[in-house]
Amino acid sequence: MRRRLHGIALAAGLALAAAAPIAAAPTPQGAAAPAGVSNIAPTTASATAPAAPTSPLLAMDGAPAMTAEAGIGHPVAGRYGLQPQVTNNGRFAHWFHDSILVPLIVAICVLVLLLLLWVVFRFRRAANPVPSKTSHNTAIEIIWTLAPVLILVLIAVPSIGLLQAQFKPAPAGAVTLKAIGNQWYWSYQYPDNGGFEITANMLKEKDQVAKGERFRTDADGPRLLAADNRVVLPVGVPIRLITTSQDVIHSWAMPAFWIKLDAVPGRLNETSFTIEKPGLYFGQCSELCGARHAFMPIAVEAVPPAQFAAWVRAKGGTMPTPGKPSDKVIPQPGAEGSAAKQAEGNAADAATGPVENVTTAAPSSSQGATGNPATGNAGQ
Ligand SMILES: [Cu+2]
Repeated sequence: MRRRLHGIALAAGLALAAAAPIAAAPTPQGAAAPAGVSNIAPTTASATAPAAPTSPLLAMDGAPAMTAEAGIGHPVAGRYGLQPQVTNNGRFAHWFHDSILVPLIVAICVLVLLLLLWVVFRFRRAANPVPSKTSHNTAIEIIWTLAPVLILVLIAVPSIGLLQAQFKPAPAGAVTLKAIGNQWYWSYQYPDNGGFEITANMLKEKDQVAKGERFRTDADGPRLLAADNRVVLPVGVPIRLITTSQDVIHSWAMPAFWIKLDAVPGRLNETSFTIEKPGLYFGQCSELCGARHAFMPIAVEAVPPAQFAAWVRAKGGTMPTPGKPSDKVIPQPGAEGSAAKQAEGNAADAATGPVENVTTAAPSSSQGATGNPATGNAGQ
């Protein structure tokens, strides 16, 4: 018996020892940057970008120029409830949760608790020695059947509306972001902007990287949430998010946007949203996708459209002209060719300002701070 226990302890020790290197192993796309890289210093990737960044915000490849606002776009220790929302659906869902669902749940729980206490004390043996033999009460039975039905119907109205809004196809003129899940990092393509690709790996802590490798600083974001490359998106412009995967099912989840969309191999999932506030937002893969599932964060930097256009050009991408190719290659069921949808898109363009047109197309680049070659067959 003692020997067996010893054997079990030994096996557990070996398992732990074997697991440790997995956590410390470099990712296939491990970022290589000079040690002690400053917050605005570009990494090797920016150095190879076709156009030198002209704005400090464009140095985000190497290290973040934008830092997270306290309490916005990331979890906070000790806080409960939903993160502050920066999309239309998010704000509605936040209100629905805080003002309708939670009060309703509390009221029902309190009511049931009070009824239970009343029954326990009022009808205990000492107070009620001869129990009633009543087995039916039509009025009460009708009430306790109808009341829950009515409550559910009332909740269903805003709930189904929200569900529908979450899957509304993006209007024409939206910026397309294609998020591709990989074990265990995200890669992103901008099909409307010349199709350039970026790869985002989690930034490790200082004591987890080899000398000379880039590590996370507080300016990058919280531990386990900071990524070496951020997804840059314009504020106030509709975003068409498309997710897919290279290997297993992942899920692109961004709490502040009210977005959680599975990334399934061989399949394109789609949703749309408009970010209302510039800022730095963090999310994570939310589908158990393997050993390093917890280490594939998402960092989105939302910037004004002009800054987005400058970033795209610095990446070697282009800003689309109306009727851009992706409108043709990505069919929008129920929306394509519809005059109403076209008008909606035009209205959105008018409201948010036109996307800039460039006449000279910069060569598309398969960049990556991580030196990751563009994956030609990504998400086919
Ligand atoms: Cu994943």
